[in-house]
Amino acid sequence: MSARIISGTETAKQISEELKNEVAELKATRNIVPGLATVIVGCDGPSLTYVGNKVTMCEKLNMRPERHDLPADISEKELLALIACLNADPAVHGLLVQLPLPKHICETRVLMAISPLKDVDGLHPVNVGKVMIGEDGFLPCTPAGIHELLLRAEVAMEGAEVVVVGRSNIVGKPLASLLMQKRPGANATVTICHSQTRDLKQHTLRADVLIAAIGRPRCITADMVREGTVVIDVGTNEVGKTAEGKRILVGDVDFEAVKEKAAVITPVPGGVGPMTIIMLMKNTLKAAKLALGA
Ligand code: L34
Repeated sequence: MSARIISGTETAKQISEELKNEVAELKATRNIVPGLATVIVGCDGPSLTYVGNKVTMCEKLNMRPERHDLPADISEKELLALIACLNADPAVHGLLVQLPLPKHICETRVLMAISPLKDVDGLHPVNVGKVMIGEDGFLPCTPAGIHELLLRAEVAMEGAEVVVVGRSNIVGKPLASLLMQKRPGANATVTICHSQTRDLKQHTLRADVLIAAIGRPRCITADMVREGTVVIDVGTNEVGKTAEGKRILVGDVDFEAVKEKAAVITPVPGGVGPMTIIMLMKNTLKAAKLALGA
């Protein structure tokens, strides 16, 4: 039997309607428009697409995007100076620096320079720590999007065997923390696998929920998936371009083969990607309310 395909695009659309109403209410009652500053260094192709999607979504929800596109050879010092400016600007409620950064810039120093109160990407160590201890803060957008997708798709998570493949700071690690919290859509038994895992397949075959965040095209194959598994594909790997120059994307999961075994699966594109964007909007709205003390 073929899997139920859960659309991130559709789920994000539902959430966007909810957020649009909240943005309108904030404007009507407090005269505040949530502002999101995006910072991108250099012209990494995918980053430009992702940040473009973020800016467009901001506009759709009547929030205020503020885009800063910096040259690849900007110094770390100049970047830190811009971040300090944006931290101090009351019209900027959320602030994100798109990753990856060029090699001459230290990612940790940059992320630590962002005010934790404006850190809508949830990558500052204060917010990373809050996920670990289950305190309210900013959740990183991709893990938050996956959690929201699982909740809305009513996947039974309590006590479930969740296997996360990938240990990045932006997805694998915070997602594992989130899914083991005592809260709805979580409370799972979580295993993290990575490039040094001895027998990956032994782990993936145990999963009730398998989350692939590796960054390699189609590396989760059908033989690694048990019948009835819920499969979440975080990968967005470009495998070529169409004649019109559009990106051809595939996930970390061999979708066509795995969907014949899985109970539920997310597509790429149109799965986790749009959920990442909408969670960023949700965090930005939260940051604007936080700034009001609301
Ligand atoms: N600081 N850096 C920071 N925050 C983030 O949250 C990100 N990420 C990841 C890369 N670096 C980051 C993103 O924004 C990945 N990511 C992201 C965002 C959006 C999409 C994919 C990844 C997305 O919109 N994906 C679409 C397809 C877009 C396309 O045509 O390429 C989808 O349907 O999957």
